[in-house]
Amino acid sequence: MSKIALITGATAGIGEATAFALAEDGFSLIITGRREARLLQLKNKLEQRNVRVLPLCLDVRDEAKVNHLLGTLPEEWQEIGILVNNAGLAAGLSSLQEGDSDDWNRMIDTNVKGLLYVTRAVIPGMVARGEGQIINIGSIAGKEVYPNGNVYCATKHAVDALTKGMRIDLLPHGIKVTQICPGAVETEFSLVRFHGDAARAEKVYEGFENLIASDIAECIRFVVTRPPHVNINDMVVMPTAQATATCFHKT
Ligand code: NDP
Ligand code: 8X3
Repeated sequence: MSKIALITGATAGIGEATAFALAEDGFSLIITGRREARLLQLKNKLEQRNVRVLPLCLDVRDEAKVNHLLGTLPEEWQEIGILVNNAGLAAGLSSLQEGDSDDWNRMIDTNVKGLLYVTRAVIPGMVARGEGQIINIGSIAGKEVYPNGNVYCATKHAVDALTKGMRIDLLPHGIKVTQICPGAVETEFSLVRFHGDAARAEKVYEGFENLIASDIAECIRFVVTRPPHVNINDMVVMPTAQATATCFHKT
């Protein structure tokens, strides 16, 4: 399979850690995200590890830009073998009756529509070559619903359903489709969810040992290094101290 991997949301957290993990295995990396300065910093760090890097400043919600940038890739970057659909966020943690429709739109537009736009732009090339692998970052929130998680949980349930749908549609074309569903990973996730309230974000990870981004990146690395006849359909990866979305053993 082509050793070009496209990672959405590589400027922080799980996506950034995935870029470093795949660099270890010699992948050429298309890294994307909205924060250009961070993309360029990451490009420099990755290039020190002797891998080729193409940074694309991209908001996955912008369908026209997704199609333009991914439709006009330099020739040597066109054969994308691995797509990691990681860009995503939670915005807010409120009951539905108190919810903010701006937050809902950001989550639905990013986690569901953005994932679809990028996937739709990448898979025709995979289909034409008869190979490829898509890894969707779902969540424990796509397996369960928890209080005040309503719309975020709905978007991750949508990722769960889309993963299954992709696997069926792409079956005749030899394309692998995997979902990885983490529990609590300390990244910028909670800072974004709580609209920049760092004190509230830190509290989420108090009293237990959370996952870190590289724990999930190593799972992605495992998934993409299986032999051609092996596909990992779904992985739910939790901290040892977390049993369900809401059940933690805190000390
Ligand atoms: P971070 O906030 O640390 O990273 C999110 C990444 O997504 C950033 O690189 C951000 O880049 C990018 N992103 C967000 N919105 C957009 C957009 N509109 N267009 C392009 N890129 C975007 O969070 P995580 O690393 O934790 O999250 C990664 C994925 O993992 C998400 O899908 C999240 O739902 C999922 N997840 C996280 C868990 C956790 O506990 N942390 C648990 C389960 C799942 P930029 O801002 O530069 O655009
Ligand atoms: C992130 C994990 O439990 O906050 O998807 O939804 S959770």
